[in-house]
Amino acid sequence: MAADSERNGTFYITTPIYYVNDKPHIGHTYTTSAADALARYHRMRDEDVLFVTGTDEHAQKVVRAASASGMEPKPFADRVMTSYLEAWDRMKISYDRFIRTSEDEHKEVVSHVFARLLESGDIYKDRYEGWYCVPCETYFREEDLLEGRCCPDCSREVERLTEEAYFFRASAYGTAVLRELEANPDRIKPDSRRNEVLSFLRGGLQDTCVSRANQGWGVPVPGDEEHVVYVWFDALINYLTVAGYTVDDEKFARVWPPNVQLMGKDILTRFHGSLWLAMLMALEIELPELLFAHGWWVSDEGDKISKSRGNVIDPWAEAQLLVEESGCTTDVAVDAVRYYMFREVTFGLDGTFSSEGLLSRFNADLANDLGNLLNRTLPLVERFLDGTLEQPGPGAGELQAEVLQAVARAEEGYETLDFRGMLEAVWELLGAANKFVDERAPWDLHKQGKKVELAAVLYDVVDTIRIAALMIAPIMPTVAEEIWRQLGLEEMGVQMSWSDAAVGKTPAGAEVRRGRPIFPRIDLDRVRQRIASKQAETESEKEEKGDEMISFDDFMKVDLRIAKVIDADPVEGADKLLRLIVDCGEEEPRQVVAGLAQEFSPRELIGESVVLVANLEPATIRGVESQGMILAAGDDKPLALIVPDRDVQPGERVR
Ligand code: ME8
Repeated sequence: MAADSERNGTFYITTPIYYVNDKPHIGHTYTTSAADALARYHRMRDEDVLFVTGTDEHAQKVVRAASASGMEPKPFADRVMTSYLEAWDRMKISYDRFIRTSEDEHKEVVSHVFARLLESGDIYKDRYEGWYCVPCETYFREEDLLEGRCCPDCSREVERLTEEAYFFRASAYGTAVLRELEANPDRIKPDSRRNEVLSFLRGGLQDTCVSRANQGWGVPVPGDEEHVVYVWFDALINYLTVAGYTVDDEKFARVWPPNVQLMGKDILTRFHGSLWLAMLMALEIELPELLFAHGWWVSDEGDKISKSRGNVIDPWAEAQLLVEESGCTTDVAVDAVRYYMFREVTFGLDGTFSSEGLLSRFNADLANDLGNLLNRTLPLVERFLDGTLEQPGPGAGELQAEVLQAVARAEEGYETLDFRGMLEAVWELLGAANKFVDERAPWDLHKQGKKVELAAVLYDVVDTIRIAALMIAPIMPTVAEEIWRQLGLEEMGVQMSWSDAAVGKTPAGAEVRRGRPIFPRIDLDRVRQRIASKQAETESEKEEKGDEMISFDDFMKVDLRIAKVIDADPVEGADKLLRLIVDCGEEEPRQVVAGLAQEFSPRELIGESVVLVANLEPATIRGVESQGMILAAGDDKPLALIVPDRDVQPGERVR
């Protein structure tokens, strides 16, 4: 990225726009918080920033998710989209624009782009022939089908279909994109991801089908209402819409190209690193300055964390846990989750999220290193300087070398998206400041009556805390503000500006005001003990129950319900398991994992009414969450399903 002295116009940052079939989780939060930190950093440098995120609403899976909830796609998208707005509000995401692909403004730009490429011949109509799975609405290559020409996703039989569709001539741009990327090694980061894109492009780009049959959801192909624009083609254009493409030339000139486009590694190679760049070349538009693909948050078993795998981590629940265990405020807890995500793992690599890791870092880095420095320094200023900082006399600036180094490293960290390196630099500075207090022992200087030296030492420490607060503000905005308040800077109206990240800029006269500790320590031993005793309790309850007879009341505790199977597919890597989606009369269908795969095909089960244990504790089986259990007869293997002998509504109680 160019240094800001060379930058003209707006600093434009994007995240992917997220599908609205799913609620936000840690993965979405990760990308969006990174973009947020960058936006805040550039605003602190007094740059004009456009930070955009939003929702991708025209996928067929949105239509399916909507119909499973008994809703039309638009109201369904409205509902899920609100959950993104709420999540971003709680996570303090300071986006400048939230785009929805269902907005008219965007749909017009999509139509415009499509029409223009049709006119230039870069989009053409052709016949498409392939193996099509009707329920999945997807074409598959012959070599990817399961035995008996079955769909690799749902195991149902596929059909040979021929239809008319529109194709984007990506093949004409593959070489040009490749050359462009070879000539600009910094356009895609990290390097390992860039290499993947290069080798994909070296294999040659194929023309891509960019339309689907119109089923009433999506942007119609201009002049041909029987087709809608393919969801990825539609979604990528959002980056142009928000920059004012074709509607506001002045804005477009100021904003384009994006300075940073962030995304997970899953959508770099096939989409952003190839299709997107080829589209821009076909439109003769400048390519983005940087595409940065970060790694995945994975579960302990190494699976990507996502809803379909049932191993979702909810950042909000993690923040609540911190509030419960430490007593910190919710805003501080959110900052701590953001800190953990960027300190724990180098941005670009995969990482494992663990609640215990979060609690430990809260204690070690936040309560001990940062909190402690603040909590020991402010009382000294109160006691020895009457709570007010003086203009430092000779001898101040002793931490200058450490500060200079930390600020340079932090700046480099933000410029290269090395958030972890940036935080490490700040924490080394905090370590140096803590050591400085120990060594210069202000309490001894006070005893010895060395007033000038004492004032200089305390000034240096407060000044260093101020600089650390500035550097962490983009990641932990509330914490930085709280430090600002405690140092008396808020009261003086001092703005947080990156140009003040230098020694000696704490104004004389700042009146410190100690508050409640920002990071109350967590008793980790107590937390561990509680977890262990909970586990032991469950074990002993199980043992006690043993072979006992159960009472009628106990039996009535089991909530058995009629459920209708809406969908079924195999669980990846488990030959006995099926993932069933069942309607049991509730607002939303449930997902249940059942060991039925060897006796029943998914097809046989769809439409069947079964008996569900509805109040069984949810469990994750092979990475898939199971919300209940289906009853079947058979000791070792299910020989027969237990089904009602006449029509019964889903949700009816069984007793
Ligand atoms: O792909 N770890 O939307 P999406 C880290 N609509 N990041 C993760 C993650 C994980 N386990 N899981 C998801 C789409 N992400 C398209 C994008 S853009 C024109 C269209 C993040 O809802 C990561 O940024 O599936 C990933 O790229 C994005 O969520 C995918 O979100």
